[in-house]
Amino acid sequence: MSFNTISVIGLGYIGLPTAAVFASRKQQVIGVDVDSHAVETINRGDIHIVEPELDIVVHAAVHEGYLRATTEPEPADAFLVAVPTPFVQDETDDTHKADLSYIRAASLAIAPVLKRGDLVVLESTSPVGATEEMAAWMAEARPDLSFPQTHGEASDIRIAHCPERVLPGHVIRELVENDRVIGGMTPKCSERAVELYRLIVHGDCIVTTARTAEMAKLTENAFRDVNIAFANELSTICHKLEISVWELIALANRHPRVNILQPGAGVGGHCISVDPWFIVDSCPEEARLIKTARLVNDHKPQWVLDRIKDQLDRLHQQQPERPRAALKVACLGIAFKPDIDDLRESPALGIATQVAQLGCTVQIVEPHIEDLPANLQAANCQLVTLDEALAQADVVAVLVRHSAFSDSVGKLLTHSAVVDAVGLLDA
Ligand code: SAJ
Repeated sequence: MSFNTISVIGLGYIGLPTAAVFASRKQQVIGVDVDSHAVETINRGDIHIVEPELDIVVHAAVHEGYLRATTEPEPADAFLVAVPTPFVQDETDDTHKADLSYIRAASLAIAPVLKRGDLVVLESTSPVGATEEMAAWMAEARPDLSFPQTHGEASDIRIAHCPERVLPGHVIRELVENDRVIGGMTPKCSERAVELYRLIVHGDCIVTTARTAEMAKLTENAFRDVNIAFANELSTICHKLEISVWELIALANRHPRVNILQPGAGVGGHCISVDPWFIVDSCPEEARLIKTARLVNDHKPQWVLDRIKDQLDRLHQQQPERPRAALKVACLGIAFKPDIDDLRESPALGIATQVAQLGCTVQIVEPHIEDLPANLQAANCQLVTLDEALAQADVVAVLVRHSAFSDSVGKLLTHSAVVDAVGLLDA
């Protein structure tokens, strides 16, 4: 059975590319978002987020009449929920709970337009049990329809979890090529969801339960977080032991069964630094390693800041007559990872902000943005070119390993005060 209309709820970094890719397969897609600015932008054929190739796909989909956006849900045969699931941090007991309020709001928004035979898929990365909660919210709002939690295979509405797994910067390609884990609340729910994803996915669609699919996504990101934490911990150990961590990792990785990731300025973005907390929150007694990895990675920006302070203190001792404000620190990169312009949850941005609070003059080199974010502008930071920074800065902090910096490694090697958080100089 085909789908006449597919609706995507939440037109952000995952929802909009997903909607556009379905539309590019000549499916009728209705995108829904509470943000009327985003809706208007999309309906003009433009995009409100940055992702390579997305502009072309959205422009074509809208102008060919396959994609339109609205703020109010409309009837459809399949609903894909791709809304944020941030965490709420309790500062007093250091717990991090998933905030499911966006999923709840989306469930209640689509409930009135649901009809018998519809499929609802939760794509948002969620703690184990969230798909069942979503089903319960919809069932409460629509007592006239039957749902899998009470009616199993006989239910009117099919519900599944199919976590998004695409890498920012490669979303359009990975949406099509990656395998998908599809966890239905019943086997028939999975079957219907596979029919939907088969319309766009060239990878395998692997069927499991909703709870296992939820945990699979969290596990992938926790695995990466733990492995990055190992690299970050090595970097601080090696600093103390006066060993190059970059050389060390390159040597260790020559072992056929060792593959250590790269240390950096910390772990940023909306995914890897968030999702492991959902496991920790569900199983605080058991998830000891996962929690420690989070703490190790969250501490890394402070450690990098301390290395910058060491350099400033050294300069101050050498030139006590120069006031702090006369000392220039250049921060190379403020994006959350290399070769993108995304500043969300960026450890490098956090470090630059804290350097500005030290009272020195801060220059930012970020080849992927036109303007500095408001907080750095307010702190009188300047957006400069790499050459300007290298000519003027007393301390250079390499915070993101953008490809654009590679050509200047020679100049950086001759600078007397470089804090290299990402191993640019050891390439
Ligand atoms: N990082 C390091 N060292 C490394 C690799 C990464 O410090 O060796 C840092 C990056 O600089 C960045 C952070 O980790 O600050 C995260 O970057 P990333 O490239 O590892 O991952 P994301 O957050 O862009 O995307 C991840 C992906 N998950 C996995 O690779 C397991 C992606 O497939 C998911 O879809 C995405 O999370 C998501 O939406 O959950």
